[in-house]
Amino acid sequence: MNWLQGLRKTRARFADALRHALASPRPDETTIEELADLLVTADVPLRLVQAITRELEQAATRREPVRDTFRRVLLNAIGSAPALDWAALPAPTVILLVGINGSGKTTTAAKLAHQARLAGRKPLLGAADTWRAAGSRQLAIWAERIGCESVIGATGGDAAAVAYDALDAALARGCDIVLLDTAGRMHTREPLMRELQKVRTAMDKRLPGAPHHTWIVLDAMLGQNAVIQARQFHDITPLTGVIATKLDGSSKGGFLFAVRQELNLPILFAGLGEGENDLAPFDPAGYVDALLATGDTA
Ligand SMILES: Nc1nc2c(ncn2[C@@H]2O[C@H](COP(=O)(O)OP(=O)(O)O)[C@@H](O)[C@H]2O)c(=O)[nH]1
Ligand SMILES: [Mg+2]
Repeated sequence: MNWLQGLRKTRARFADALRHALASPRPDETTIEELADLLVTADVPLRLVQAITRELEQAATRREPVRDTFRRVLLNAIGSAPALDWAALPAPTVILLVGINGSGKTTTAAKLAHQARLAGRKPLLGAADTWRAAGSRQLAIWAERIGCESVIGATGGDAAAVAYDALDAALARGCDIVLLDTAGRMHTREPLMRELQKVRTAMDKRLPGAPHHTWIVLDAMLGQNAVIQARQFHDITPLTGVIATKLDGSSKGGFLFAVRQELNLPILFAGLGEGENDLAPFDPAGYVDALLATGDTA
């Protein structure tokens, strides 16, 4: 699945808004207002909507086509981040995945391991979601499907011990990328905070400096609420990047602008489907152009 297909639902909102705005060389006040409303429903942050509105009002004087104005402002807002290069990551690199239940952590861990394998690395999947039996089983099945090493914690077991064992196994088996899946009970509960802290401490004990990255997995269906979640996690455990899942099912894909502007974290990957190949490195231009595509390409 590509960006254009993946952003089908969000794009529908943008396309509606754009068609109106593009109809006249200088969009009038009502058109701009309608456009702003539609952008807000796509969870584009208010501040950015206001910036777009201002720019559009000035578009005529600058003689810049409306679409170009739109594209320029959006590209500027989403910023750029260098794509993650699996081949260039030092060995071993330990990546901790956090996020609430259902956000797509386990699936994403598997997708990442798959990418690492394709890049010639030897990943290990660690299942530290010891709260739900299904969680560990799911990761074990993925590891088998992808064909990579795994350490699966027992249900009810100690997540920090699984984290330690995963690093231990990775070092013993010569694995160079460790992806650790964690439990995601509601972030507001004290125990999760303590558990994540214990997991980090256990990792650092086995391999000083680990984890090297902590990525939060955010469900795009939640739109701006996902940004609030991320902020809460950020307080619990320092995050270094964001992965947005389920962009394919969401009409709130505009929330990625809020991720960039409000969290100041790089968006690394986007989930565009459920299969192991449906995780795209985040591509700012591809994302913006997919939002602005008004043709019926879905
Ligand atoms: N359409 C779609 N579904 C996804 C994506 N990522 C995960 N899912 C689905 O979301 C559900 C929850 O995912 P899971 O990995 O179990 O979430 P976890 O509780 O955070 O580990 C599963 O049914 C996944 O197949 C995505 O990018 N697109
Ligand atoms: Mg899970």
